[in-house]
Amino acid sequence: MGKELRFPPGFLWGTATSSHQVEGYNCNNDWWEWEREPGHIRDGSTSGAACDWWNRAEEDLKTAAEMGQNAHRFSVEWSRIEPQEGEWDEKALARYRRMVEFMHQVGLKPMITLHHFTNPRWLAEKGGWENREVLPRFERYVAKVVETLGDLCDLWCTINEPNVYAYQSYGAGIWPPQKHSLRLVFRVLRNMAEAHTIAYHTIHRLQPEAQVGLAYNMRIFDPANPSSPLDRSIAKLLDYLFNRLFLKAVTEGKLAFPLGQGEVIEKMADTVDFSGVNYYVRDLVAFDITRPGSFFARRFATPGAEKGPGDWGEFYPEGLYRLVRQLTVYGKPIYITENGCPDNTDEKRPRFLINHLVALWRAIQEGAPVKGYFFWTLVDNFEWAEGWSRRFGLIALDVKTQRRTMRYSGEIYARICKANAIPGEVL
Ligand code: IFM
Repeated sequence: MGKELRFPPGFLWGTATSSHQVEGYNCNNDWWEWEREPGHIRDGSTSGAACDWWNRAEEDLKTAAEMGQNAHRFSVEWSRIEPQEGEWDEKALARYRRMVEFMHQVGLKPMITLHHFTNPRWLAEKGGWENREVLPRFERYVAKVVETLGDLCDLWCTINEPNVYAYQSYGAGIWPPQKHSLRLVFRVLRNMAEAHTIAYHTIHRLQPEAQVGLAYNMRIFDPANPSSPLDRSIAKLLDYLFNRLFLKAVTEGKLAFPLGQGEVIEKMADTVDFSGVNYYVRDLVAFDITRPGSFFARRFATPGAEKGPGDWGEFYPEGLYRLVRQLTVYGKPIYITENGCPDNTDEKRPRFLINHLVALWRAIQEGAPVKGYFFWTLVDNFEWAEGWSRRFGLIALDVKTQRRTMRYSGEIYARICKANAIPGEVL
């Protein structure tokens, strides 16, 4: 048994969710019809009722609070509150208000994400994130949400994982609108950087004391052979494109190549009040001449290391320590806005959780200003193109009956949250 590892007073312990993955029947967005087309979702499933959060979020939020959590990160579904362009659904806005009020009642501090992968159908039909017209539309939507919920929330993520969204939807062509163009990936990313900037200033205009950031997905890319200059260069290139380029834009205010040609964008500099990182995996990277479409990179897990299913990547807790140390240079508070693993049987999740938290604790001991940790996720939810085939929850969900069952990892997380520490006996 080790010595307990304490976290700073006031540390936020939560879980993270997103609207489409939990609410159910989000039939006005660009995923709803698309999911039904054969071949799009790995197991042929659809989001359907999802976790039925539109009706029963409170039950799960109550459980989260009983587990000792004191925060919750969730997203507002644009297509619910603006189902037709310019028409607001006041009932949907009122439902979100009730949800957030309930979070306060049970002691969960809300962190709201404004865009988490899905788009209203009308927006997608007008070119979605490829079209610069998205900028005033996003601004109007953000203002509406902040006017409605701003008195109940002061922690905002403008966009979830712009890098993942742009790549999956416009590069790999796995998500709608299923395009395959690097040019479009960078156009979408650039529009997202500008949308983030506009949202940042809109939120601050309405709520000067707000803390605004992004939930940004970062992976560790290490050279497969550290003494190979080619492996090193390719790993560095992927790290630059995936982890740094976008953050450089919203911190320095400049669109570096290939996001732009180094042009300075008005008011884009310093538009993050906190660094939000979604961390899951590491890839070893080897130079591969046969893969020009993947930046000449072959990615794989360390042989023998624990990894997720398929191409998910290697579980690498030390990566969280390294990324947090890296983010410390920005001098802003840091939130782990997501961390978790696909594990349908919960064999790996308990150790995954503990090892990542130990790594995080070490970074905090060395002075990293980490203010909170949000595990992905509370209850198994609809995992995008993987459908229901990959489970990430601390609580298992029977999709047919909506029955919830606490997993062992959920029990461990509850002990950690309640103690504000990793108890010695789980180490
Ligand atoms: O389910 C997703 C989430 O929507 C964004 N971050 C990664 C999670 C697991 O793949």
